[in-house]
Amino acid sequence: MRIAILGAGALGGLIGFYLARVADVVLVDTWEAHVAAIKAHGLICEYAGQTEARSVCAVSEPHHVAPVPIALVLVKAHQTAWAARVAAQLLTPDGVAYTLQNGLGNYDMLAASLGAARVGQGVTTLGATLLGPGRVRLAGLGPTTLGSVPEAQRAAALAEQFSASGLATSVSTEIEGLIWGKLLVNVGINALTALLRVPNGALATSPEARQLLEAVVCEAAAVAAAKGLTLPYADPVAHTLAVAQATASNQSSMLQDILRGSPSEINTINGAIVREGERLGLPTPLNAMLTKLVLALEAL
Ligand code: KPL
Repeated sequence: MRIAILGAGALGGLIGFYLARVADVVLVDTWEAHVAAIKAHGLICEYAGQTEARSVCAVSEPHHVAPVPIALVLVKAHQTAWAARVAAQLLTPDGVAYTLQNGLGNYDMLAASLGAARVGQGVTTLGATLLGPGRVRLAGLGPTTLGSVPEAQRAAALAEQFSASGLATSVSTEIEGLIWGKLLVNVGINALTALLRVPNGALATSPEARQLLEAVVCEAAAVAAAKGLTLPYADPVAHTLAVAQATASNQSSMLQDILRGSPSEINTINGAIVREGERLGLPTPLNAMLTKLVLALEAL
Protein backbone atom coordinates (compact mmCIF):
# COMPACT_ATOMS: atom_id res chain seq x y z
CA MET A 1 0.00 0.00 0.00
CA ARG A 2 1.29 3.49 -0.86
CA ILE A 3 0.69 6.04 1.89
CA ALA A 4 1.57 9.74 1.95
CA ILE A 5 2.07 11.36 5.34
CA LEU A 6 1.38 15.08 5.24
CA GLY A 7 3.31 16.58 8.14
CA ALA A 8 6.29 14.55 9.34
CA GLY A 9 6.64 16.23 12.75
CA ALA A 10 6.59 14.31 16.03
CA LEU A 11 3.55 12.12 15.36
CA GLY A 12 3.79 12.09 11.55
CA GLY A 13 7.45 11.15 11.74
CA LEU A 14 6.83 8.41 14.29
CA ILE A 15 3.92 6.90 12.34
CA GLY A 16 5.92 7.18 9.10
CA PHE A 17 8.85 5.39 10.72
CA TYR A 18 6.64 2.47 11.81
CA LEU A 19 4.52 2.27 8.63
CA ALA A 20 7.63 2.23 6.45
CA ARG A 21 8.30 -1.27 7.85
CA VAL A 22 5.32 -2.63 5.92
CA ALA A 23 4.19 0.02 3.40
CA ASP A 24 5.54 2.31 0.71
CA VAL A 25 5.60 5.61 2.60
CA VAL A 26 6.30 9.13 1.39
CA LEU A 27 6.69 11.91 3.94
CA VAL A 28 5.71 15.41 2.80
CA ASP A 29 6.82 18.28 5.01
CA THR A 30 7.54 21.98 4.48
CA TRP A 31 10.50 21.99 6.91
CA GLU A 32 13.36 21.66 4.44
CA ALA A 33 16.12 20.95 6.98
CA HIS A 34 14.04 18.01 8.28
CA VAL A 35 13.47 16.63 4.77
CA ALA A 36 17.18 17.09 3.93
CA ALA A 37 18.22 15.23 7.11
CA ILE A 38 15.87 12.31 6.33
CA LYS A 39 17.23 12.13 2.77
CA ALA A 40 20.82 12.18 4.03
CA HIS A 41 20.65 9.85 7.06
CA GLY A 42 17.22 8.21 6.97
CA LEU A 43 14.51 8.92 9.55
CA ILE A 44 16.00 8.26 12.97
CA CYS A 45 13.70 7.04 15.74
CA GLU A 46 14.47 6.47 19.41
CA TYR A 47 12.16 3.80 20.78
CA ALA A 48 12.16 1.00 23.34
CA GLY A 49 15.72 1.78 24.44
CA GLN A 50 17.18 1.70 20.93
CA THR A 51 17.93 4.13 18.12
CA GLU A 52 17.27 3.09 14.55
CA ALA A 53 17.56 4.86 11.20
CA ARG A 54 15.16 3.87 8.43
CA SER A 55 15.31 4.95 4.81
CA VAL A 56 12.00 6.68 4.00
CA CYS A 57 11.15 8.81 0.96
CA ALA A 58 10.78 12.45 2.08
CA VAL A 59 9.92 15.52 -0.02
CA SER A 60 9.09 19.15 0.64
CA GLU A 61 7.48 19.52 -2.78
CA PRO A 62 4.77 17.01 -3.73
CA HIS A 63 5.08 17.70 -7.49
CA HIS A 64 7.00 14.55 -8.44
CA VAL A 65 5.23 12.11 -6.12
CA ALA A 66 3.12 9.46 -7.86
CA PRO A 67 -0.59 9.43 -6.86
CA VAL A 68 -1.46 7.68 -3.59
CA PRO A 69 -4.71 6.03 -2.45
CA ILE A 70 -4.24 7.18 1.17
CA ALA A 71 -2.90 10.37 2.73
CA LEU A 72 -2.57 10.71 6.51
CA VAL A 73 -2.92 14.31 7.65
CA LEU A 74 -0.70 14.94 10.67
CA VAL A 75 0.14 18.61 10.34
CA LYS A 76 -0.58 21.14 13.09
CA ALA A 77 -3.99 22.84 12.84
CA HIS A 78 -2.62 26.04 11.26
CA GLN A 79 -1.22 23.97 8.34
CA THR A 80 -4.43 22.07 7.53
CA ALA A 81 -5.27 24.32 4.55
CA TRP A 82 -1.82 23.46 3.11
CA ALA A 83 -2.44 19.74 3.74
CA ALA A 84 -5.80 19.96 1.95
CA ARG A 85 -4.10 21.44 -1.13
CA VAL A 86 -1.37 18.77 -1.10
CA ALA A 87 -3.93 15.97 -0.61
CA ALA A 88 -5.94 17.28 -3.58
CA GLN A 89 -2.76 17.10 -5.65
CA LEU A 90 -1.52 13.70 -4.44
CA LEU A 91 -4.59 11.52 -3.99
CA THR A 92 -5.85 9.20 -6.69
CA PRO A 93 -9.40 10.15 -7.82
CA ASP A 94 -10.91 7.72 -5.30
CA GLY A 95 -8.19 8.29 -2.67
CA VAL A 96 -9.01 9.13 0.95
CA ALA A 97 -7.29 11.54 3.38
CA TYR A 98 -7.45 10.54 7.06
CA THR A 99 -6.90 13.19 9.69
CA LEU A 100 -5.36 12.03 12.96
CA GLN A 101 -4.85 15.59 14.20
CA ASN A 102 -5.68 16.93 17.66
CA GLY A 103 -8.83 18.94 18.27
CA LEU A 104 -11.88 19.83 16.21
CA GLY A 105 -12.26 21.63 12.90
CA ASN A 106 -9.53 19.96 10.84
CA TYR A 107 -11.91 17.35 9.44
CA ASP A 108 -14.38 20.08 8.39
CA MET A 109 -11.67 22.03 6.60
CA LEU A 110 -10.47 18.93 4.71
CA ALA A 111 -14.02 17.85 3.85
CA ALA A 112 -14.87 21.35 2.58
CA SER A 113 -11.88 21.18 0.27
CA LEU A 114 -11.80 17.49 -0.85
CA GLY A 115 -15.46 16.50 -0.35
CA ALA A 116 -16.73 14.45 2.61
CA ALA A 117 -16.57 11.22 0.57
CA ARG A 118 -12.76 11.56 0.41
CA VAL A 119 -12.02 12.33 4.07
CA GLY A 120 -11.91 10.05 7.10
CA GLN A 121 -10.97 10.77 10.69
CA GLY A 122 -9.23 8.89 13.41
CA VAL A 123 -7.73 9.33 16.82
CA THR A 124 -4.42 8.21 18.23
CA THR A 125 -3.11 7.97 21.76
CA LEU A 126 0.50 7.57 20.59
CA GLY A 127 2.96 9.98 22.17
CA ALA A 128 5.89 11.35 20.18
CA THR A 129 8.56 14.02 20.45
CA LEU A 130 10.37 15.73 17.60
CA LEU A 131 14.01 15.86 18.72
CA GLY A 132 15.40 17.80 15.75
CA PRO A 133 15.75 17.54 11.96
CA GLY A 134 15.27 13.89 10.92
CA ARG A 135 14.90 12.61 14.48
CA VAL A 136 11.83 11.57 16.52
CA ARG A 137 11.27 9.72 19.79
CA LEU A 138 8.46 7.38 20.78
CA ALA A 139 7.08 8.89 24.01
CA GLY A 140 4.32 6.32 24.53
CA LEU A 141 2.63 3.49 22.68
CA GLY A 142 -1.17 3.54 22.71
CA PRO A 143 -4.05 2.47 20.50
CA THR A 144 -5.10 4.24 17.31
CA THR A 145 -8.67 4.10 15.98
CA LEU A 146 -9.91 4.92 12.48
CA GLY A 147 -13.50 5.82 11.65
CA SER A 148 -15.43 3.47 9.38
CA VAL A 149 -16.64 6.46 7.32
CA PRO A 150 -16.25 7.17 4.39
CA GLU A 151 -15.16 3.63 3.49
CA ALA A 152 -15.03 0.79 6.03
CA GLN A 153 -12.98 -1.48 3.78
CA ARG A 154 -10.22 1.04 3.21
CA ALA A 155 -10.16 1.92 6.92
CA ALA A 156 -9.80 -1.80 7.73
CA ALA A 157 -6.95 -2.20 5.24
CA LEU A 158 -5.17 0.84 6.67
CA ALA A 159 -5.72 -0.38 10.25
CA GLU A 160 -4.16 -3.69 9.24
CA GLN A 161 -1.05 -1.90 7.93
CA PHE A 162 -0.76 0.12 11.15
CA SER A 163 -1.08 -2.99 13.30
CA ALA A 164 1.36 -4.98 11.15
CA SER A 165 3.90 -2.17 11.61
CA GLY A 166 3.63 -2.38 15.41
CA LEU A 167 0.99 0.32 16.02
CA ALA A 168 -2.16 -1.37 17.39
CA THR A 169 -5.11 0.02 15.40
CA SER A 170 -8.80 -0.78 14.99
CA VAL A 171 -11.82 0.60 13.14
CA SER A 172 -14.84 2.10 14.91
CA THR A 173 -18.31 3.21 13.90
CA GLU A 174 -18.34 5.54 16.95
CA ILE A 175 -15.39 7.72 16.07
CA GLU A 176 -16.94 11.04 17.21
CA GLY A 177 -17.18 9.90 20.85
CA LEU A 178 -13.55 8.71 20.70
CA ILE A 179 -12.39 12.01 19.18
CA TRP A 180 -14.17 13.91 21.96
CA GLY A 181 -12.65 11.46 24.45
CA LYS A 182 -9.17 12.60 23.39
CA LEU A 183 -10.30 16.23 23.01
CA LEU A 184 -11.27 16.40 26.70
CA VAL A 185 -7.82 15.12 27.70
CA ASN A 186 -6.16 17.79 25.53
CA VAL A 187 -8.57 20.41 26.94
CA GLY A 188 -7.43 19.55 30.47
CA ILE A 189 -3.69 19.11 29.88
CA ASN A 190 -2.42 21.12 26.92
CA ALA A 191 -3.23 24.76 27.72
CA LEU A 192 -2.43 24.45 31.44
CA THR A 193 0.96 22.83 30.82
CA ALA A 194 1.77 25.47 28.17
CA LEU A 195 0.82 28.35 30.47
CA LEU A 196 2.53 26.92 33.55
CA ARG A 197 5.48 25.55 31.49
CA VAL A 198 5.39 22.24 33.33
CA PRO A 199 5.44 18.59 32.21
CA ASN A 200 2.07 16.78 32.19
CA GLY A 201 2.56 15.09 35.57
CA ALA A 202 2.75 18.42 37.44
CA LEU A 203 -0.97 18.93 36.82
CA ALA A 204 -1.73 15.90 38.97
CA THR A 205 0.71 16.75 41.77
CA SER A 206 0.00 20.48 42.28
CA PRO A 207 -3.35 20.86 44.12
CA GLU A 208 -4.04 24.25 42.47
CA ALA A 209 -3.24 23.01 38.95
CA ARG A 210 -5.32 19.92 39.60
CA GLN A 211 -8.34 22.06 40.59
CA LEU A 212 -8.01 24.04 37.37
CA LEU A 213 -7.74 20.84 35.31
CA GLU A 214 -10.87 19.45 37.01
CA ALA A 215 -12.89 22.62 36.41
CA VAL A 216 -11.90 23.02 32.76
CA VAL A 217 -12.55 19.34 31.95
CA CYS A 218 -15.96 19.42 33.71
CA GLU A 219 -16.97 22.43 31.61
CA ALA A 220 -15.99 20.61 28.39
CA ALA A 221 -17.64 17.36 29.54
CA ALA A 222 -20.92 19.27 29.99
CA VAL A 223 -20.67 20.35 26.34
CA ALA A 224 -20.00 16.75 25.24
CA ALA A 225 -23.01 15.57 27.29
CA ALA A 226 -25.24 18.27 25.76
CA LYS A 227 -24.22 16.99 22.31
CA GLY A 228 -25.39 13.53 23.36
CA LEU A 229 -21.96 11.97 22.87
CA THR A 230 -20.85 8.73 24.50
CA LEU A 231 -17.29 9.12 25.77
CA PRO A 232 -14.96 6.09 25.92
CA TYR A 233 -14.64 6.39 29.72
CA ALA A 234 -17.01 7.03 32.65
CA ASP A 235 -15.21 9.84 34.47
CA PRO A 236 -13.54 12.53 32.28
CA VAL A 237 -11.62 14.14 35.16
CA ALA A 238 -10.27 10.83 36.50
CA HIS A 239 -9.30 9.78 32.96
CA THR A 240 -7.50 13.07 32.22
CA LEU A 241 -5.61 12.88 35.52
CA ALA A 242 -4.65 9.27 34.71
CA VAL A 243 -3.26 10.39 31.32
CA ALA A 244 -1.35 13.24 33.00
CA GLN A 245 0.16 10.71 35.41
CA ALA A 246 0.89 8.11 32.70
CA THR A 247 2.68 10.78 30.62
CA ALA A 248 4.13 12.56 33.68
CA SER A 249 7.51 13.45 32.21
CA ASN A 250 6.22 14.41 28.72
CA GLN A 251 5.92 17.96 27.51
CA SER A 252 2.46 18.37 25.99
CA SER A 253 2.36 19.18 22.28
CA MET A 254 1.12 22.70 23.15
CA LEU A 255 4.01 23.34 25.51
CA GLN A 256 6.40 22.11 22.78
CA ASP A 257 4.75 24.52 20.28
CA ILE A 258 5.01 27.49 22.65
CA LEU A 259 8.66 26.74 23.51
CA ARG A 260 9.46 26.53 19.75
CA GLY A 261 7.64 29.82 19.08
CA SER A 262 5.15 28.02 16.77
CA PRO A 263 1.40 28.72 16.66
CA SER A 264 -0.43 26.46 19.11
CA GLU A 265 -3.59 24.41 18.49
CA ILE A 266 -5.56 26.29 21.19
CA ASN A 267 -8.35 27.33 18.79
CA THR A 268 -9.08 23.69 17.86
CA ILE A 269 -8.97 22.48 21.49
CA ASN A 270 -10.25 24.85 24.25
CA GLY A 271 -11.41 27.32 21.58
CA ALA A 272 -13.51 24.56 19.98
CA ILE A 273 -15.22 23.91 23.34
CA VAL A 274 -16.10 27.62 23.55
CA ARG A 275 -17.60 27.59 20.03
CA GLU A 276 -19.58 24.37 20.65
CA GLY A 277 -20.77 25.77 24.02
CA GLU A 278 -21.97 28.97 22.34
CA ARG A 279 -23.86 26.94 19.75
CA LEU A 280 -25.59 24.95 22.50
CA GLY A 281 -26.15 27.91 24.85
CA LEU A 282 -23.74 26.53 27.49
CA PRO A 283 -21.32 28.88 29.27
CA THR A 284 -17.62 27.94 29.03
CA PRO A 285 -15.80 30.80 30.81
CA LEU A 286 -12.75 28.76 31.85
CA ASN A 287 -12.13 27.42 28.37
CA ALA A 288 -12.59 30.97 27.00
CA MET A 289 -10.08 32.29 29.54
CA LEU A 290 -7.48 29.59 28.75
CA THR A 291 -7.92 30.23 25.01
CA LYS A 292 -7.30 33.97 25.47
CA LEU A 293 -4.30 33.38 27.77
CA VAL A 294 -2.60 31.03 25.30
CA LEU A 295 -3.31 33.38 22.38
CA ALA A 296 -1.81 36.22 24.46
CA LEU A 297 1.23 34.07 25.26
CA GLU A 298 1.72 33.33 21.54
CA ALA A 299 1.60 37.04 20.73
CA LEU A 300 4.24 38.04 23.34
O1 KPL B 1 -2.03 14.40 23.33
C1 KPL B 1 -1.32 14.95 24.14
C2 KPL B 1 -0.62 16.17 23.65
O2 KPL B 1 0.39 16.55 24.23
O3 KPL B 1 -1.08 16.75 22.65
C3 KPL B 1 -1.23 14.47 25.56
C4 KPL B 1 -2.17 13.31 25.76
C5 KPL B 1 -1.59 15.58 26.51
C6 KPL B 1 0.13 13.91 25.89
O4 KPL B 1 1.13 14.86 26.01
